[in-house]
Amino acid sequence: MHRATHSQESNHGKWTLSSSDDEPEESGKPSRSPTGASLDPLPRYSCSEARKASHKRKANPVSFEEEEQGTRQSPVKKLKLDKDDSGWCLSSSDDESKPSQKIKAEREGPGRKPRPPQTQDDERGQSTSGQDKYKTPSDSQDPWDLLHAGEPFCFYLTKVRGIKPKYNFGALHIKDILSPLYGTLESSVQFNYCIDVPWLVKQYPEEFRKKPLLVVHGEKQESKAKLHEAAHPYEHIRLCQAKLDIAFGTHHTKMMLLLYKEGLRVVIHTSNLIHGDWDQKTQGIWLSPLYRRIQEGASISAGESATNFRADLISYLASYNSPTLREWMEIIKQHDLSETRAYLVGSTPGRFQGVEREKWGHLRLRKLLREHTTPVPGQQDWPVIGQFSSIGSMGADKTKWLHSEFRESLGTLGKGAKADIPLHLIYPSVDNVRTSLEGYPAGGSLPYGIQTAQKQPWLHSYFHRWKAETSGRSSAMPHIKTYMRTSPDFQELAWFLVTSANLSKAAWGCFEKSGAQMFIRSYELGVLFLPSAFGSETGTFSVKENIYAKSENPQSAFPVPYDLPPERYSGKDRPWVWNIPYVNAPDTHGNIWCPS
Ligand code: JTA
Repeated sequence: MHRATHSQESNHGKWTLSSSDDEPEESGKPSRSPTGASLDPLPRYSCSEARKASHKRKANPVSFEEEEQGTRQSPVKKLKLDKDDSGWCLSSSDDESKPSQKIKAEREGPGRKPRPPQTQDDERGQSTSGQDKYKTPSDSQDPWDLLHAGEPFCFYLTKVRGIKPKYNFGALHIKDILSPLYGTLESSVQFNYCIDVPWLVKQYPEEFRKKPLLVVHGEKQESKAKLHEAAHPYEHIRLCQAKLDIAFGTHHTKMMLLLYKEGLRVVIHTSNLIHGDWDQKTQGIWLSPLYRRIQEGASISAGESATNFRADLISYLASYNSPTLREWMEIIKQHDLSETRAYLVGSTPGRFQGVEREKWGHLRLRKLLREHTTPVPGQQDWPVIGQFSSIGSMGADKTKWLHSEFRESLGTLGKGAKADIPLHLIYPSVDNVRTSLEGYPAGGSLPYGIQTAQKQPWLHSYFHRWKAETSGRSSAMPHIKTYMRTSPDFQELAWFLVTSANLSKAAWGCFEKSGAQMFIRSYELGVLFLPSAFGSETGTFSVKENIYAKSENPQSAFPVPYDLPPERYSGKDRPWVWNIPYVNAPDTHGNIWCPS
């Protein structure tokens, strides 16, 4: 009995810090409870705080060799990086990571060659650096071709600076998405967590740069003030604060609504609106078709898809209870979304009962899987694979939530019998991060905290490395989140979901009142691909062997963005934890990680 479960009790993650504080979700976030309990006292890690910390680390990287030789000097003070350390106002578009390069060049003594500065995507085509062997994005490929390259799923990865061009084939930069070739922009909405306003403005083509832009965010108090300050110089920008009345809730949803002269497009993706999220990470994007405007007076049911996408999107927007978003609900109603083949899977904060219980989170996914998939022979051996970039607190053991709620929902396949199916989780190991294109700083976007990690060593036995050789993205750390059900040989897919939702109860929801109520803290959004919506006769997709190949039967081959089968952590592997030091081995830039 004990032997049989040994894999659940391995040594992945043994830390020697003492745990005292109690953080409900996605730890690493400051959990200090505010002293003066005000009306709005919820302790969350705002994006501006996260960015501030990241800027500081990048401004003052610690070199492995100097640390080893004890020759490290005190931080270089003369570089006044944090003159404005608001995070919001510091537009990183042109110089994120340059400060660190500069410091290194100054600090590196003989015997260690400084790295040449790397090119930034804002200087595409006019870069003077010698390191643009592999240019970023959009130089070589016509964005129009890209649109069609992704069919029929319209699922894309973001372009990655510094990999071979062939691996950026069919990938999109934000500038591609906003390109006039996709539509003549009239007005847009950007839903997101982290927004660098000046950088965002520059991603729009000049001719669209003054078109009305609504930014939907979840910032409060000082962070909100900073965001407003950053947006103030831009007369075309309006802000909409998503209500977050539940503690530890976050506005994670990443969506664009692009209203064109020609129609409307919806983009659901995983990237923050900051330079770093579109540079050297693996991120996912779903592009809707171009939705044409419906004639006035057409029936209300006209324009709905077989997947009920339009009503579900409107329902999701309604959950914000915002007058501005109600105007966008009206706009959506005036468009023909009937070609949409994806299902919308969202989370919105609240406690839900009765018919509302299955509207959001893991029960929403469970309902869709029950109603729109069919059991396959031997389905008890078909694993669920979850892949994410942060992890919440999941309790003392697997029975508390991971198996009883999460696996139960994701393991649903039609109305078939239930079984304890295999569950594999993919999350970057310390070595994944260390050897990545960004090096340890990539871990700044993988905010799994030590306080959470050390409470759930049992979880880490499910973990598999990030490996994406076939998409050329092993070294581009994932900020994408995906969930899927595959055959035992990993060659077939029963469904695939790309979403903002990490592995947390805050995102997916958890039962209250013995399951009669679903409790969700955060806003999340994703799209689900079901074989039935793509005309599959087998009830499955095949897993596309090479995501760049033009498959003969594109109808059924899905481009899974990472390598299968998943590769389990070795005995030495540990999950990346962002707020502990890594000093024993240098990263790809010769630095170590000393979080403060
Ligand atoms: C670093 C984060 C997101 C998201 C949310 C993050 C945190 C740290 C990156 C991120 N939270 N954090 O929605 O994409 O501690 O909250 O990328």
